[in-house]
Amino acid sequence: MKRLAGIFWSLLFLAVPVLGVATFAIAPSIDVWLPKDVSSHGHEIDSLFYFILALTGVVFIATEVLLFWFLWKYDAATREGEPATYIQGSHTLEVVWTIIPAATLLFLAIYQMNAWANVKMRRPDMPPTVEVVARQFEWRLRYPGRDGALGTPDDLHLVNDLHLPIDEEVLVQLKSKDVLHSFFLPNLRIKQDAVPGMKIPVWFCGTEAGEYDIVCAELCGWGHYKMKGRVTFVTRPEFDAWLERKYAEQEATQPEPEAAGELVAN
Ligand SMILES: [Cu+2]
Repeated sequence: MKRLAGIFWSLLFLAVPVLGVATFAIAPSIDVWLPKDVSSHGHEIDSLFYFILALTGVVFIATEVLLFWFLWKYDAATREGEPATYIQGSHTLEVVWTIIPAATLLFLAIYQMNAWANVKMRRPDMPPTVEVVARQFEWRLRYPGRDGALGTPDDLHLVNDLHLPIDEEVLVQLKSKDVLHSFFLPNLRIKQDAVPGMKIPVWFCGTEAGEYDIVCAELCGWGHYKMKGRVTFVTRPEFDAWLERKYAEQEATQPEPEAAGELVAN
């Protein structure tokens, strides 16, 4: 009876790695895996992700199997009367299991540098394509008007409906009007906090036409869940035509010039 309990507990612990690995194996086929990457830099992020997943996966499986094996082998029911071995600790072992993770982390820190620099440091030298202002609970967008300059009275103002050209580097100027938000484009492997009082550049290049999510990845208040926009990637001619249409729509409903000036000042 006691042996049965030992078997039960060890198998229960074995179920953890088995179910854990099965979950990962099934995930892609039931569409709860990484969303499709439609950016020029995303493969770098994804390969880092897979690399770290493989590394931690191997350690996870090894640890769990070892745990199972110890439960199984050292079950009290099968070792009646055997005295336990008293171990005082091993200095060598402690040094080894400190150095291995430290070296692994150091290696990862160096290995990921180029990917990080591409996404966060090598800012393209160009004027912003669009300004994105996060606020509770929407994404306010501002495109340069016909004059091509941001911050002038003819700027185009939109909400949640971001359009961008494909196969071109775009530069988003990210701001927040109230609290912390996070500009998250899962399909573009882009996630950047919007910080009140800061203008943060975000750049990327979409490679596939289509409509993708913009979500807020920072709990920003009661309406956080509905802070959802979409980014539509179209070809350059389609993008220009869309802008033209939006300019015309806005001009048709433009307020008096003084009022327009006030809007911009705000
Ligand atoms: Cu938010």
